[in-house]
Amino acid sequence: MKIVDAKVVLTSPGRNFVTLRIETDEGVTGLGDATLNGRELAVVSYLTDHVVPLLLGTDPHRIEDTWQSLYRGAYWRRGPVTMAAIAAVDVALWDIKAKVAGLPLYQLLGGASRERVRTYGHASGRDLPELFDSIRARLEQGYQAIRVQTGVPGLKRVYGVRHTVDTAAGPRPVVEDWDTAAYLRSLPKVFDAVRQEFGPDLPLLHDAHHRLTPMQAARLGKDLEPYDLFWLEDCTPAENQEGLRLVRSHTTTPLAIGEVFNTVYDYRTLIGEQLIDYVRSAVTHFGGVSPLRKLFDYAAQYQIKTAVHGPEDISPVGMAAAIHLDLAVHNFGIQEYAGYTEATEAVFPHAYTFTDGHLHPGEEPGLGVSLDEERAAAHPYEAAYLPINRLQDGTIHDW
Ligand code: CS2
Ligand code: MG
Repeated sequence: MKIVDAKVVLTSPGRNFVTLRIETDEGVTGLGDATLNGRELAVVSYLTDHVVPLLLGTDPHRIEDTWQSLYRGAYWRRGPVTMAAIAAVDVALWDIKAKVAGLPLYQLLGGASRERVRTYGHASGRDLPELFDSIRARLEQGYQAIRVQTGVPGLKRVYGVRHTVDTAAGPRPVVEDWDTAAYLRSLPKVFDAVRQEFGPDLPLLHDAHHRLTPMQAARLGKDLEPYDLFWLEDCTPAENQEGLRLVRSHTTTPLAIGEVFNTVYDYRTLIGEQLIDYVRSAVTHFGGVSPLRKLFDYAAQYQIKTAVHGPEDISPVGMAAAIHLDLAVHNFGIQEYAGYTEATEAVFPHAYTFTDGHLHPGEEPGLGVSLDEERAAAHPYEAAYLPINRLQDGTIHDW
């Protein structure tokens, strides 16, 4: 079997997605997600101009050799653009291999280790009434674990909470506001109110989104202990992996980190010293199914569980690959599932299902996702940026 064509499809059914479609001489095709939110065109070029020419004529079954050739052959290793491009190739080749085998991908990953995949959904509110309505809405949708994000008193626009966007200035990063002291004062009160309203048992998660120093993260983890969180996510920028030693020494609140990481080297201290409880990398940003399975097996040696990143900017192709992995690996933790717009669902018909807060990849051979290229073409790319974050004095901060 040979690869005879590979095409990058850029579409924007409500938000931008980058999809790689690989075609073989036997008519079997595979899909991979290469979406890098806010920097999509960089990956489109990396694939189109540098990777696709190298794929033509190669054997699609040689997944590991192709992965190693793209990683080592680039010379300039790692990084979000490179690893998103390699991920799309890797996932498309697994899609092809599973289709040829006539099996859903999870069967090539060791088969099912569970009946279905537990998820968590996003709830948010500028204030408590809005937050409570959002939690109730997620519970009505069937979610059995909820991420809670709220406004901060005195701040106008905060991560994870809906706010109006001025589009008059064209595609520019929205400037959000931040005040760590106000956030640290208010968040424990929010979780106290949520526990009062929804009881002690509902699994609650929170994403600090890289904004705290290790000592501030330690204080927040400690202050949240009475509310028994499922996890506190991205409590401090974790390029400085050793910073988590300080956090870990002060709090028993479970920690989740890694959605911005793209190789196992980003995790070595965090995993080797058990400084975290969940690894957060997504198939799309970590180089594909091949390396992410290796990361999960490494984490399993340290009793660390998986929690694949699954916001709306991971496409249904990347989501499907995650769900196959989630069903198969032993140390599965939870799957983030923010859901998609109707337009996105129409562009990416899929076999996976979402029922009672749980996902299942389905039994279709391969990933079980297709790309409706006609519908995709109806949603042309729209330049868009992720927000940026500034302190009250205007200083740029982590978003
Ligand atoms: C967030 C993401 O879901 C999460 O945990 O960190 O929504 C993140 O903000 C986006 O993926 C950035 O593109
Ligand atoms: Mg996050």
